[in-house]
Amino acid sequence: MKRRHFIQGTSAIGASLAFPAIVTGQSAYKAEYKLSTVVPASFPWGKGGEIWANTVREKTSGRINIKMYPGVSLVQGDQTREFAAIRQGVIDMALGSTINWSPQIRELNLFSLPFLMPDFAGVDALTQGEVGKRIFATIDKAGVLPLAWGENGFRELTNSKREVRSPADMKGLKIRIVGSPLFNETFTDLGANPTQMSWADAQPAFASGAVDGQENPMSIFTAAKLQTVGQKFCTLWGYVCDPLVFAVNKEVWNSWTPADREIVRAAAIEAGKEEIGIARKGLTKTDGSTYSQVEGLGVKVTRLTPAEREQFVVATRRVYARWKAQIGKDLVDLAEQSVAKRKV
Ligand code: X2X
Repeated sequence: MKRRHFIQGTSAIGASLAFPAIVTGQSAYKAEYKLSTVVPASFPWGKGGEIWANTVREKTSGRINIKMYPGVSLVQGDQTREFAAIRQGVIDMALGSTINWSPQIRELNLFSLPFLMPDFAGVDALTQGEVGKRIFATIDKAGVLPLAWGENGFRELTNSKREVRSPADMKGLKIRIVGSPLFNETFTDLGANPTQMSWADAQPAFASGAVDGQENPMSIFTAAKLQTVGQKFCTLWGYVCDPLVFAVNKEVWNSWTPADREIVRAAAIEAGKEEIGIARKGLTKTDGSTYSQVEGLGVKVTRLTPAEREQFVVATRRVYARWKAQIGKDLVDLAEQSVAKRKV
């Protein structure tokens, strides 16, 4: 409202200098659109961003020229500031993790509730169903346009000290976590010593031994070669999975023609499907080749028995209950029902 008022009350020249996109409308395409990701194209996540960018460039005959900025370099590597930067227009587009945007959007903590999603079908039951729609409406209301889902993956626990088969084994382990209060509470309740840092700071911290362990999907483990920075023990507990969201700043979106918007949306949906396939490769019931590949690198990969896994579920029940209330009981109830009804 204020902005429109200002334009009306200003000379045409002044307004066109201050707000070229508004005054000149849809012809004001930028020479480059900045796409933010945490990791580069050597990871499935970054590959998803690359596919999106290339498809859009090709299908718009170069009108929408997207350049990727991995390492969340547009916000100096501080991944928890990415969402605010898209909203403000410092970032034009992003393929971002729900974890990194959860400090601004409490509903996104849903995917970080320990042991809510038992398998990939459980993830799909949320992102591809009513829960996914509601979450996209929330992101939209928060000021950023979400277009499609991707996936980082189920986050497994690794460390340099010892095999972890029970919460007791985690006692005192210094575990790097992303900057989100829910993770802090989860690892505290498990008896570990969580420490929050960005992904950029985490890798040198593993190498120097400043921290003992971390949690990330296997695709991150292998692409970042975490075995080379001392991560020798890996417990497959699949406690949470972080989806990715393809999103665009709203002013940027509105500056495009309806036909170009459709190209960008369709390309995001296609890139999302392809990226999810790449992210899950080697981690499925029919193809577990990534696990044997990691074992081949000298990493001890621990598979929990149902009883062992249950100990972790029990130890995280209180944090689950507390955060269920914070995220919203209705949404979490719906998520639980969607998971229970999933087709495995
Ligand atoms: O920082 C992490 O652990 C990462 C790369 O998985 C995210 O950005 C959520």
